[in-house]
Amino acid sequence: MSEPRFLLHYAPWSRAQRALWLLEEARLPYALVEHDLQKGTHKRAEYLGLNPDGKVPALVDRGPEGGGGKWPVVVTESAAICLYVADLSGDAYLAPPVGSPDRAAYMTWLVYAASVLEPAFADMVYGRAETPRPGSIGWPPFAEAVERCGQALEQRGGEAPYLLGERFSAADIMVGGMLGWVVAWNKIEATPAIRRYLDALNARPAHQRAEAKQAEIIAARQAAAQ
Ligand SMILES: N[C@@H](CCC(=O)N[C@@H](CS)C(=O)NCC(=O)O)C(=O)O
Repeated sequence: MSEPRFLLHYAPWSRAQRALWLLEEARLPYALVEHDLQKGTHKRAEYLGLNPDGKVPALVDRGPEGGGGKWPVVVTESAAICLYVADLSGDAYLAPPVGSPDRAAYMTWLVYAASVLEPAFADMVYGRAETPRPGSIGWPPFAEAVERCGQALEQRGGEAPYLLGERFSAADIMVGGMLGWVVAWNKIEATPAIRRYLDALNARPAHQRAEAKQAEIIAARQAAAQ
């Protein structure tokens, strides 16, 4: 195949960084389509055809060699991209096999990042015009949600660094990616368990490659702007 199978619609300093990290972990062939959120390339008709929400990331899968038929396909939403790529990651083992016990924590944490941490964080930062009716909101306050993550890591006694224990998974990309930003932006203070977790994630070569790519793109933009 002359072109890589995956095309990631990406912008630096965005949620697309998790998808870049994911593809580096998965060791699958990919290319980046860079967007500039300031210039609004993600609102152009061509991109809205892929993701009508006009947000990054979006992942195009051209399909396996000789796929034809319904390929290419598009996956939007960071959590869906994680699930999709992890299932194809083979030896990189980003998803525990269907039917294995680790699958329970894997699915829980991956979805928790998108459906609890994300909206709870938005509530914390932007607040609400109205106080919600008790019990009507599907997530606890952000601090409590983070505490739950910290407790899960604490239960590992500091010995096993990841949410599933010794094994890293795509759930760590979703949860750890988010915790990494909020700690870096001083929105929460990292407990020792969360600090240990972030240190373990930051030490991963794939994470470092993704960060280096982001830095390269930012530097190229800054140079072009001068
Ligand atoms: N629910 C989406 C959110 C994606 C998202 O909010 N992306 C932001 C960047 S962090 C974006 O594209 N913002 C540009 C805009 O809305 O104009 C996901 O998790 O992938």
